[in-house]
Amino acid sequence: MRIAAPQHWTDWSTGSVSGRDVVTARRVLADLEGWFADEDARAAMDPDQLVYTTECVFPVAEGTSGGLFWGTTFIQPGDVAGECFMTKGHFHSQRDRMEAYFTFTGTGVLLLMDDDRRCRAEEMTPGSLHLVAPNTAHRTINVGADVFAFGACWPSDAGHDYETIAREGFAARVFRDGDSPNLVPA
Ligand code: S6P
Ligand code: ZN
Repeated sequence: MRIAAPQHWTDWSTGSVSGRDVVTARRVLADLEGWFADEDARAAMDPDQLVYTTECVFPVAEGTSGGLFWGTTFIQPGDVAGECFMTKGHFHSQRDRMEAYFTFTGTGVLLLMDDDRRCRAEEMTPGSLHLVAPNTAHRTINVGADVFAFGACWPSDAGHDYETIAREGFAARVFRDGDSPNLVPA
């Protein structure tokens, strides 16, 4: 019997994913209208400014029960009127689906919010592992001066509910306070 080469690789020093059928996506400031607290400040910035990219592997169709997806998110350093660059954040459409996050590089914050809009946040530093509980919205935020990269593994039938966050937001936001992150009620 032949032992095959792996189909995918993750470079543990950067988080970069390579191999078969890696899907990349990018979000620039123009894609994030309404997501930061100060929309006027966002609109005044370069619309092509890169905020985050993803490199993902989807081995089964979205919605398949029992499958897993894997991907790395790279969030650039930066802020909009002091609010640190971040992902949109989402609940899973199937609210009980969990997710695992693992930090590769940089310094981040994982912002979590339950169905009752109670928020809490965890520091993300290289090697840190985070398990997103069921029924929990999750957003990641780069609070450092370098690229913040983390891996994620989530069920292929989780889906993404961005609409709830677009409509209601998170109940807390993260701003720069000098060199430190400041978690502020929204
Ligand atoms: C998917 C997982 C991540 C995010 C990525 C971008 O469930 O949580 O791969 O999709 O970090 O964040 P967002 O909120 O824009 O999808
Ligand atoms: Zn998720």
